[in-house]
Amino acid sequence: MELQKSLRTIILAELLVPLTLFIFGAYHGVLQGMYQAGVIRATKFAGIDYYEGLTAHGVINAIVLTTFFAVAFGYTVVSQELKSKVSIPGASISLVLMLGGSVMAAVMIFMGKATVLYTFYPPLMAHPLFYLGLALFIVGSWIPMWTWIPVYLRWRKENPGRKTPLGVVGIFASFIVWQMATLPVAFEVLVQLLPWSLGWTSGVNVMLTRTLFWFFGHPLVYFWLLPTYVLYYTMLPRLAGGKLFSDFAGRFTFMSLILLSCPLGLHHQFADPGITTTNKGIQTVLTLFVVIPSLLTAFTVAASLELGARNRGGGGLFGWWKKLPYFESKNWLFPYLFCGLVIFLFGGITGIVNASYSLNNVIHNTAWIPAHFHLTVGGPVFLGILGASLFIITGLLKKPVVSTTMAMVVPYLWMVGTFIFSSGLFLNGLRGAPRRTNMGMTYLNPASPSYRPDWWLGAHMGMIGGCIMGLACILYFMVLIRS
Ligand code: HAS
Repeated sequence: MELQKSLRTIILAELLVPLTLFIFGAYHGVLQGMYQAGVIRATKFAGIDYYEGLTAHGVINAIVLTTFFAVAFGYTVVSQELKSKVSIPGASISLVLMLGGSVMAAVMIFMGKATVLYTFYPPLMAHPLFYLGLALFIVGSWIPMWTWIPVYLRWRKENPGRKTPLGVVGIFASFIVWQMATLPVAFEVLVQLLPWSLGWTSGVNVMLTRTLFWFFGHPLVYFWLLPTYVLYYTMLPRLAGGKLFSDFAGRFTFMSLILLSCPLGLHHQFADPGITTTNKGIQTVLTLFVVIPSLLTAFTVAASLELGARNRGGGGLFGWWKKLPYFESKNWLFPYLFCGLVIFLFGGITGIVNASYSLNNVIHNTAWIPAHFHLTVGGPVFLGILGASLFIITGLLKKPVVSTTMAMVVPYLWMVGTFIFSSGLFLNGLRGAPRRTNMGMTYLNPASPSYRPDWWLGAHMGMIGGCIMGLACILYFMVLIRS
């Protein structure tokens, strides 16, 4: 990988720092499973309270890791594909702001002064430094796209008539979505939550803050997803031994996600008062529209896999599936992307259930929701981050990946873990088990009057799946550190 020397250092920091923080994020994930199953029956473990751990798990995994990865991946794609130099001062300022912001927020969480979960809904209030940290982090993540624009315009001038590389279209789409999504949450944090936590205002409009958060919260999921879609459209077909079935489908998917990904947040607020039924109905329809680019992706990626498999000698109506490089250790990146796709089939279908206004009443705020998002952000997105980070880090350091077999086992183990975990949580969600609840203290404690023996199976499946996911992470770090 040929990149500017200082950019290489910046990208390495953007990948390695959040991956290091992620060790805490993953640890608290495994602990969550144990609290849920009643294996831990206490309000805290090893000095960290249940809700502190849950906040660390959500903020580190869903916000810090994903955003740092998107920035690092964006820099890699833009400078590689356009073969151009990017602004190093811009990249450095962005890194400093994002690092400073994450450290500030993480310190507040681990000091127990920001136990507000990753959605930071009022009336839960955090220390002002937590909100300031978030604001710095967001502002830092805005800088890269604005510095890529002149690079792209220069490339455009020097390459008249050439199509913009597909990966670059995907990266710009991702950051346009991010820019749109983060404006309302920046307003929420800077104008409402920060003055309130400093004691300058006596209260906030709770419904407005929730609506501003979800205006951000839904496009956010496509910001998480788009870098992985870039991998699916640009790398996966080659790893499968073929080529992309339709370049147009890729461009259409990226562009339509900009148009369709917001405003959609009200589908997270179907149960909230203060929003009319008509608006909720309209957002159901709009949410179902945003499924279209993903269905198009499912078709295009499957067709690209088929092209690859047929090139490798596969034949028949379904026989070609056998020829894909599922277990070729030199092609260790393939399973990261492939397992992500398989997981996403289930994450996507359950998203369609969530989006239906009437069905949502059954599963809202139950264990069903974390089951859904561990098959989306915890499936394709997370495996894309792990695979691409290992690929980029070893590429920049010019080191081979050692233990390619172990590297290849990670996504399969993760997939098995997420399926067991999510099946348990779906089951419990349908039986009414709440999310974000320390169940070991109550529902999973036989000594408690609220004991629910019918939730035992689902909660234990969740814990076993979580432990398998934890094991996959340990193997991944063994490969990464040794490489
Ligand atoms: Fe979601 C809640 C609806 C996609 C993440 N979602 C969440 C939350 C998160 C999240 C984190 O409408 C919880 C937030 C919280 O803390 O409260 N979601 C959807 C819909 C989609 C969707 C309609 N979600 C995502 C993605 C996420 C994500 C992507 C992260 C990256 N979600 C909702 C709703 C809620 C919600 C409601 C609120 C619920 C509530 O009550 O709180 C769609 O975009 C999904 C479309 C996707 C597909 C799948 C396409 C399949 C593909 C794979 C093809 C496979 C191949 C391989 C080719 C239709 C591309 C085949 C191989 C074989 C061997 C078979």
